[in-house]
Amino acid sequence: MVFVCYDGSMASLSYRTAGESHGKALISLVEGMPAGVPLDVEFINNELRRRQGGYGRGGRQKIETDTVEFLTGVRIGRTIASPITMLISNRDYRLDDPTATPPLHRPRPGHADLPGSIKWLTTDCRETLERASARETAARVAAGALARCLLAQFGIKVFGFVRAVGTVTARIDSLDRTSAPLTFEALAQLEQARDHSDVYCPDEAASEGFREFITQMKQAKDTAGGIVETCVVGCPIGLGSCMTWDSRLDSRIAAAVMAIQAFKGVEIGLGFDCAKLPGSQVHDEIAYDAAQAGAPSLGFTRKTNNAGGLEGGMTNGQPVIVRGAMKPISTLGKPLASVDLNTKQPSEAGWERSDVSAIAAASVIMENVIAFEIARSMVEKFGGDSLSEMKQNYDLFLAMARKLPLT
Ligand code: EPS
Repeated sequence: MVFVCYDGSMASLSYRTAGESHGKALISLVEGMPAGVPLDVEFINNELRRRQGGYGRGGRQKIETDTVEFLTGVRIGRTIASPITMLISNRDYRLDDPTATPPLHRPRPGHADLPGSIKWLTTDCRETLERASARETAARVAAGALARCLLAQFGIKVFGFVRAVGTVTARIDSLDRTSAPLTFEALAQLEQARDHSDVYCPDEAASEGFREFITQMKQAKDTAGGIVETCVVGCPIGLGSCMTWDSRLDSRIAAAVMAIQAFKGVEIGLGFDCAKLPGSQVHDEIAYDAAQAGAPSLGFTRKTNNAGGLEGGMTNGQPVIVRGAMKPISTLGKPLASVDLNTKQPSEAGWERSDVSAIAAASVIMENVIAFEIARSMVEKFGGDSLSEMKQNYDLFLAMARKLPLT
């Protein structure tokens, strides 16, 4: 079942963002959301609050209190199928004050400064960095958290956390023992433990190590990166498609993750480690348990989940597991070598107030951009102008799939 729009394209959910780091506001525009989805504004604002937090953040987050204001697309707490606009105000608005946002001529290695300045034919890096800044991710989180209001209607749960910081890696039994299925209960416990950690990690010992690593980097006027992980539980089998390259859900997830500022790598399930093992140790053998036939996985079970819930670009009923690698922040307290764009003379890179690590924030961003892609694939598969229609399509599909072979 694929729903097609009047112009022949697939009925789809999409979003755009606008706004500069020190401009008036950030905007998130979401199109294609069915009518009648109840919005949990408290949940959306809580995701924005989580994105602002985490050990290692700099001074900016003491200034901002991100919340969404719905400008369009909502009536009395529910979507009405029209485009939805969310506004997040910037308290630190100073873009139009030249003394408060002086030009920056010394590009920071790793930032968008150099390629952006050359691309837009200027020697003032500020014009690029204002949009390249990860401040924009607040608008992406708003879009993803909104999409999760739709996912919640289908019992789909998304969970993100920090897996590693620098050289320290967390061990998380319920996720690492791929032989045990990841249940909603296990996920709730992980969420509780994560929310007690200021580095957003359910492993207490690793959290301690993460904090130590970030503190060391701060003392050395350096910065820290890390690895973040997202799990999605409750997806029906068959989201995404193997029929065209751009409808493969794994490719869409990878693109969404790589589009997060400072991300340099993404892997699904076993990821890069797949390449080292024989097929017999990689592929997840298939079994059937009639007692679980009522679940979205339809009773098909696996003892392992090396595929990370995706086979042939489609969900296979197992949890979707994605990891993303974030490089260390490129604004360093002890600046790296650079070149002054006006004089072409060697010069230290510019320094601006920044974070030592934004890895905790990155886990919130990744969880929400992935949620958006899952919601998009749900809208494509089950379509409908309203939530009620979409739910009927979903129920009908599962009922038909349970009856296979159809006569
Ligand atoms: C960023 C630089 C810092 C970060 C910012 C990303 O901002 P400022 O220059 O205002 O201190 O705090 O991230 C955010 C503002 C945010 O909300 O995540 C950069 O250069 O990318």
